[in-house]
Amino acid sequence: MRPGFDTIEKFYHDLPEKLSAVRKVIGHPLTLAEKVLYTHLFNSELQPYYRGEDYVMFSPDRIAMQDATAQMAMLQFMLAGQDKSAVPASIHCDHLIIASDGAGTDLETANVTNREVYDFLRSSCSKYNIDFWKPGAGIIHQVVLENYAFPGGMMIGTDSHTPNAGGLGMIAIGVGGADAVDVMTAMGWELKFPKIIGVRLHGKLSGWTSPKDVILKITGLLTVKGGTGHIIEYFGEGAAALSCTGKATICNMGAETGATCSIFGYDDSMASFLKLTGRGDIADMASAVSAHLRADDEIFSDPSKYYDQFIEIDLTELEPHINGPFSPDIATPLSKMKEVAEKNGWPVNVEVGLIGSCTNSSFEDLSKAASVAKSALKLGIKPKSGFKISPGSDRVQKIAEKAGFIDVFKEIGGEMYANACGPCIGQWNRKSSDDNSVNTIIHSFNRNFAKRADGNPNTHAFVASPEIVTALAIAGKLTFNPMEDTLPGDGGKNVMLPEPVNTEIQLSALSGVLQEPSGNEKYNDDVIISPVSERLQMLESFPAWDGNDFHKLPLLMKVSGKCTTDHISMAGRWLKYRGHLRNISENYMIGAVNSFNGKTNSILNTLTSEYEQVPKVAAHYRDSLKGSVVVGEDNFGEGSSREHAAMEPRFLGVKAILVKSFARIHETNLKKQGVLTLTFINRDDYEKIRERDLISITGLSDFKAGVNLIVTLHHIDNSIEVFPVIHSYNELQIEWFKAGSALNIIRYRK
Ligand code: MIC
Ligand code: SF4
Repeated sequence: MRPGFDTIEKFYHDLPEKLSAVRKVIGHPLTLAEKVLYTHLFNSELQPYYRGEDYVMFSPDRIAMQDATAQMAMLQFMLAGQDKSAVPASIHCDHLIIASDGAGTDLETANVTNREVYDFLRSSCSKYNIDFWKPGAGIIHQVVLENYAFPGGMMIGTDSHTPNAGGLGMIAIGVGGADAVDVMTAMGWELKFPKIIGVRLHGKLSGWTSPKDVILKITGLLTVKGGTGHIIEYFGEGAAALSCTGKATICNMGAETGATCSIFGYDDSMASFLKLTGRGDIADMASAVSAHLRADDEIFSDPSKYYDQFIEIDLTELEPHINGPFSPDIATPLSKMKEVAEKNGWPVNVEVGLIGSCTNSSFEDLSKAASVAKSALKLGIKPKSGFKISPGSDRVQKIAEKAGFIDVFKEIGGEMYANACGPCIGQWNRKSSDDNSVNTIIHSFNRNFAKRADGNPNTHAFVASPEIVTALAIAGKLTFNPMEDTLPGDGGKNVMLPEPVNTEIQLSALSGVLQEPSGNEKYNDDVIISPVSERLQMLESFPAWDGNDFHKLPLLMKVSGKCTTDHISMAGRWLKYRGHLRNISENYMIGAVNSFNGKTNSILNTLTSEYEQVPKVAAHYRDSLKGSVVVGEDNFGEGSSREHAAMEPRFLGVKAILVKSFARIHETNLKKQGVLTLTFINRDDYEKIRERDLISITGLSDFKAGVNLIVTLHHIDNSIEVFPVIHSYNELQIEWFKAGSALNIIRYRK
């Protein structure tokens, strides 16, 4: 029997009875999100919970981790002193492979350069009974969709795009490693009961429009923070007509709106995907209880009454979109791109088109891209831009190969990269002549923050569907609209690219390509970390709070503008230190902008009166002045789940972070690591913070849920300003703060 299968069987068996108990208590028709949440309560009393207010303990069915976050998660798990993971879990080696010279060579190189880390992860998997997916097996979310996700289930993953599994009807939420440790140590997992946004999809997609355009449009509507604290639930005839992997694309990129996760109800597309991926037994069980795996009918007849927000989108009318540059929520319909690009002065020559990432690297995605490429070849159109392709999994790669897609990609000059994250996370040896040139790339990934793909702050990265990326890479222009414009083909004749065609996967193509995790065989149960390693370092627990208010701590940095986790703890070349807290802390905040001089990684060290690098000043303040405080603006820490962005400030002595608003995962990560998270009540108080300020935070001896704390600014001219600040801690989280970290509490209990 497959690991975890018995839990799934029991889940479907118990579902009708569990839901009838929930119905009795809740007293109103249930949305799908509520059905999944209420059937996954952890010892919590079955009672109605207030959306957006109540903190609730949940019991997820499984955990997934990727190599860049799993290292810290496992190091923390080791501190917790447990024998094995309490729930089924998997680790996927996808982030550390550098895309440089093509799939084969790059994989070989990764196996050598990352050997120590892979060995560490493989032996921890063996020791703690966790599935290990070796490098090359695929990107975490595609592999989870193909192997583990099941309709109605709940999972957490140490990666912000975990919601991808919503395409198969799961509540799947991105978290930091410390949250994974809670679940692996059989504790409940805490989440504020989310609000729910209902999205009804009407009509049907056609032509050049794809599922990606649904989420590009929604990200434009909601912006990068509009989904915060919400689950996005899709339904309607348009939803039913989408493929399962198309649904996964939409759920995946819902993370870009800040949403907790996204979900679709169970339907035939999910049943077929389960069958195609060798899980017909799960499809049969889910089909038998299908009414319980979608919202109640009353919800569909009056959605505005039951959802906190309700959006309608007509897929028949929807146009392809291109989002970017520098933020995924700048959404431009294809037909407007000429005008908008000109107005903004965006460089329109596309240098490279890239297809891949966990968002868009399914068989269907490659099939549509290959169809565009094939048409271009037939018409004799010569591609103008570079073209790179990273399939989502080994299985996708093999079926695409059998279907002839890979040959087509190569024929138009495309380069195949490994089945991994690659350029999406800056693991891209771009080999361009000028690393600082102003240029444009277009990709099918989900994020496009400055410097993300290639480290160049002047690269304008745009996001679109795989078929649009392919068309624009062929045309070489961001402003090319395949629905209207022509390209020179054979003999200089102007021709149009025909609409992409989706080739369905043939069951026969699947023989011999079913994948299995490779770490189930006993490996090396001794988890060894060399004391001189540069990549891995045993963790030491953080000290408990000393019981005193914070008195006159220096301001470390007042950040202005966007501050994503990429600004706080950059990925790319820093990914190699993800298992070594001291080394990775050298990248703390190096991408964030100092509001006083507009520069990155240059802040005033009041002890030396010099402008120095952020990590250096932070360590100086930690060692000489008992720590420091960071101030920021809105949606602070948006983007990824990486808890390094929270562990680094903790390690460097940052005691508190005071901002206009936080992104969900980052705020929880900071709380879990024992850094005090505070929010301005009056947003204009941000303006009061001066460069040489000393900051006191009082009220901590009586730290209580719902009670404000007080900030006092001691300015250099001896004047003082005082204002209250709000926090979102509940009683349990206050215990984390007092103990020094959430992990310390688990350790004390053990
Ligand atoms: C990302 O897309 O930013 C990442 C890299 O997958 C991160 C996780 C990480 O930083 O390791 C995420 O999205 O959570
Ligand atoms: Fe990997 Fe990119 Fe997906 Fe993050 S968003 S998991 S880096 S492919």
